[in-house]
Amino acid sequence: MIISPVEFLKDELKGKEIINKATRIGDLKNLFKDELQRMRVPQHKIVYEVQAYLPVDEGTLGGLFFGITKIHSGKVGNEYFITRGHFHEVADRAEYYWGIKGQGILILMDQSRKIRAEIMQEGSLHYIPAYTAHRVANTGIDTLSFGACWPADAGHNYAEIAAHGFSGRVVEINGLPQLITED
Ligand code: M6P
Ligand code: ZN
Repeated sequence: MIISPVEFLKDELKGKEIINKATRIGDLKNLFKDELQRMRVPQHKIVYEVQAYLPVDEGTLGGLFFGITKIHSGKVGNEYFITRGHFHEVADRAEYYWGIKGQGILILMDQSRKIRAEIMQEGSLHYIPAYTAHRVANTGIDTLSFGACWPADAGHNYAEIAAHGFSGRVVEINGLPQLITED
């Protein structure tokens, strides 16, 4: 008998090994520009959900992980819902993202804090180079779904972003998404 341990159906992973994680407004202290507005949003509100397939142990050299992230539509003040964003702990590890559904912007920041952004939508493919922090904003009125594939030994360095943030943010101005950079 041929057994497929995991099914990947449009923007859903199915299988008993799939890990599910929801990140709520209450988990994202100091992530948005307007912390007061974040505190006014119901804290249990889900900002994004990740399904991950981790077929090898974290840290396995040569292994690959696979994930689907769904960012709900919403804003904190005028800033669109975003993922936490991270550099890799093993900083020279790259990653692929691809758009599945919805509309968004991938924010990329190199180690000198230089920002660039790519439009994310159904069919868009994004190579995230080594030494580059990555965060996604949902700029649409529907849920944004995207896929990800990254090395099993990459890890997540959230500390750098917690300390210094991104030097660019995606906000709504006159009804349209705009990338605002610090410098
Ligand atoms: C993608 C991958 C994961 C990441 C997730 C959410 O699925 O990059 O490694 O955990 O997005 O992003 P973050 O960890 O920045 O919240
Ligand atoms: Zn990553």
